[in-house]
Amino acid sequence: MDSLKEDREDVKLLTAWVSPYGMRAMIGLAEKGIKYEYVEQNLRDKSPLLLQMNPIHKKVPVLIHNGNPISESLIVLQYIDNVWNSPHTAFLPSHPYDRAIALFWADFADKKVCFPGLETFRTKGEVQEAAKCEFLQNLAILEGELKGKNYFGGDRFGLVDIALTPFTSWFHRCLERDSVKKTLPNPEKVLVTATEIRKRRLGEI
Ligand code: GS8
Repeated sequence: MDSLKEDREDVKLLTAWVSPYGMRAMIGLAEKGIKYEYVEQNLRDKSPLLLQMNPIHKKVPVLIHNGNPISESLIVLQYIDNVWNSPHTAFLPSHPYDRAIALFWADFADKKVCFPGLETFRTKGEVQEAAKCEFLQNLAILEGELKGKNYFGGDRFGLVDIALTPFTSWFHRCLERDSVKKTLPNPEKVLVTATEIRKRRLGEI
């Protein structure tokens, strides 16, 4: 019955191969073993489907589940965790306090590490230096939080790990996971595209 139910599920992911936010959703879907249609988006010429599905932010990723769009990668991950819920693959702890703490660190990782991390290649001069400083300081805070644990959630690969992994290449334990290996693109290919994005943002090309 369950597999029949799953066969009828219509799951699409609007993303762009280089988007670390999109990779979060892909890792989440891979962790749950969900089959989905990957729909690559050109962020320089946004599709009517993307604009219709995410009219507020107009960004990827957008998960479309049976026609219903969900955007913002951390919300997408929580949605995936709630819909394809199983105690063996839970991204968040079940205890409300532990859950709140995990959400706190996922939010910290998102706003205080991933965002300034991306800002370091989008900007230059003083703004870039400030972003770099913030990124490194907050990475040290996260490192302290990881102290002696396999993953942020202890022994379980969870929301905070998924939120961070696409942005980093030094969480080797995470990189060993199939869901991550299958998802993360070749770093050299990312570098070429990231350099092009930086030049475009800075008006150099
Ligand atoms: C960020 C998504 C995002 O920035 C999330 O999903 O967590 N808070 C959101 N997506 C980028 C691609 S990755 O750099 C995007 O879609 N950019 C298009 C644009 O800014 O126009």
